[in-house]
Amino acid sequence: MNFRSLPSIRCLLAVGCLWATLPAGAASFSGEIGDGAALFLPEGIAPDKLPTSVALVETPKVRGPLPAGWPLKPQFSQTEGKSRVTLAVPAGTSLYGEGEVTGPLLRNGTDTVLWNTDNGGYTRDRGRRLYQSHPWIMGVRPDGRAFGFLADTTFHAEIKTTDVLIDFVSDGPAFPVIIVEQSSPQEVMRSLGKLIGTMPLPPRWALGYHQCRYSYEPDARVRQIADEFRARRIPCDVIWMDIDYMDGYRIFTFDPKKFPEPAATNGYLHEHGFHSVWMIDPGAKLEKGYPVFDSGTENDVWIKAANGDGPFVGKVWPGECVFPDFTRPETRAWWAGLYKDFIGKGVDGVWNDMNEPAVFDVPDATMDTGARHRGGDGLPPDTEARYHNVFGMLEVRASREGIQAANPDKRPFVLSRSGYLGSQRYAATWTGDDVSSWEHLKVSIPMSLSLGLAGQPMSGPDCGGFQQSATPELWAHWVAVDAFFPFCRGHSDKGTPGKEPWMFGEETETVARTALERRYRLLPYLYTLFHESSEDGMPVMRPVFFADPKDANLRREEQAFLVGGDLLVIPKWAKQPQVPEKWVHVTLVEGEDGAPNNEYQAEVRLRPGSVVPLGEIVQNTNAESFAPLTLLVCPDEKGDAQGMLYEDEGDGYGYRSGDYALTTYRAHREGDEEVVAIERTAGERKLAGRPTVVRVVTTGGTHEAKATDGGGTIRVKM
Ligand code: NBV
Repeated sequence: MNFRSLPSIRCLLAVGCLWATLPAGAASFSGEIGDGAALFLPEGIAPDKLPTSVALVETPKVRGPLPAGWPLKPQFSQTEGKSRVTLAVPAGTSLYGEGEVTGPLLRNGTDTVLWNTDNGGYTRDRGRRLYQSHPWIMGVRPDGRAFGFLADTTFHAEIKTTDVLIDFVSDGPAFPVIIVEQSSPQEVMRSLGKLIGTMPLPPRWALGYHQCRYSYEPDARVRQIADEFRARRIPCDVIWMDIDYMDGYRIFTFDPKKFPEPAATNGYLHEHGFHSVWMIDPGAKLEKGYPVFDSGTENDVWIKAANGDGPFVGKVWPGECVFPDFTRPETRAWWAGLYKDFIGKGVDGVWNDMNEPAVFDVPDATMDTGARHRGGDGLPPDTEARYHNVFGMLEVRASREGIQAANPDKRPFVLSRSGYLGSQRYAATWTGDDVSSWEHLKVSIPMSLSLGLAGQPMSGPDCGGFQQSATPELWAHWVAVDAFFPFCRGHSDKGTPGKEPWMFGEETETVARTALERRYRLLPYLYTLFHESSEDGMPVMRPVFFADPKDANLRREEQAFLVGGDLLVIPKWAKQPQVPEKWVHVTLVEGEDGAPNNEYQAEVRLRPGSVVPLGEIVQNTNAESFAPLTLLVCPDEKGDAQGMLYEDEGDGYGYRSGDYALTTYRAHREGDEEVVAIERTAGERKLAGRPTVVRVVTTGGTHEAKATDGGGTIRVKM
């Protein structure tokens, strides 16, 4: 549609100040806000009176006029009560981002609805509207320069894209737009990180393998699962407790018969090197005498019904429920306080599910849009229409604060199903109720990539698929790829056959063990990437085109993916993957190329010029993993290579006062030797000289040298 052809007469309707149609117009204000970003405001919003943003970490400060020649300027208009922003996209641009969407990775020609929805068993067609909303798009021009488009509204919206236009239509009032202009997609991600914040460094255990099921019950079954992992020597760090541990689905309670001693259950898990994550839903059972309901009522925390003074009531697992109004700082403090006793029972992490919020037996599967939130801290009182998409994000904000207060010396771990742009500041996420199908395995890759490109570095699917049953082949292929995702958790639905790694026969179990051993060897590299992401917002899992944003052939690749900047993962089933040339095949674990692994394991290649640190295979992240430290060195044409290793306590906050080590390794060629040395270190953590193996990986073969004290120079004869 050509917006310029719309009638140019403003036509004020009788209802409120609804404009029927307005011509698309330039911003009434534009200005530069730093880090390559510019702010554009529609009529009615003044730069010194910006609405409080949920997505942004701080209110943008205008530093000066829009730089001369600024290329991309959004057009604003109002149409039939909707606020529209369009952005003409330069020819040949590839669009990405949009957060949690079903494929494709390349977003040109897509139509996405931003209205958080419990959409279990989604398909590519039905997946236009999922659990999360990210009003953000990244564009990459043919020459590799890139831009970002951020629409700062929480209201229901629809984003339609073509090759030449981004068309963003919101059901709410007019809103600010931020455009980022940078030299590369990586730089756009760094700018986004400054705008919406980054994910704080997660505890190291959260990078291990997680095992979940709806539900492991009673507590003896939990212990059995844990024992099975150790007996079978399949690496695993976390066991998850789904809703059936609760007493009648009442949040913050434990079933007195099935889980009479949660502290003892957690103690058992801890003794065996596991951590535990327990589910908490947002709806509290409406029931006098239930402490959460009573104290919430006393503190007046509930979202109000559209009409009258009573709370909004909706059915979820426990029956009729009321929901905390997380827009209010007082409610968040109340919610945070509920975690004290809960965490005191040895709970390590919290899983906030159903927080779109999902409501049963109502037309849109959620709260009605008239339900009233009271706001605070700059958020205005308004209805669910404004706050629906940020309900989950505000919930996990409060959860995180509560867990942190209950256990100040540990890093909180929260997993959230719903989310909004900026949610990574509080929680990791997963891609909801997928299905044990090839389609879902394949789409999980662009889904997590798109989440990463929208600022959420920690995501992954339910490995093997949540709904229905998986064949041994599908589960083996799935775990082979999932082992390289930022968040790696197996899960399965009630009523489906169990999907633990040993449930599919010996062959699949071997494949799973090897795949997870590959992950555990890579943990030092993964942890270094999470550290980088916490500093600057770079995704952990990255699209292949990040390897060379100028290469048009890489722009559509969504089977293969990168882990960080140096490691390429090509699933066994990938058909004609478009990947950068000259990256070098590497083996991570002995036997990964023998039967039955050779049928399933993803191929891993290294970027020429990289140094990638590996640990030893361990059964969980508590175990020492640097005996020895292995450095994979993949020299470029000149023989040079460089890479980093970040280390700290793995939990807690010592690293903030210097207790960390960030080591930069550099390698170069001297005659027939590859010489590897520490170029720089940062941080005060003292690293005892440790045995180090340097493995130089080239297309011509692998050469190795060992040193008992890796602090010095290591020479590898080539
Ligand atoms: O709590 C049960 C499930 C959970 O296992 C799943 O991961 C969530 O996405 N939950 C949804 C509620 C009901 C699912 C049918």
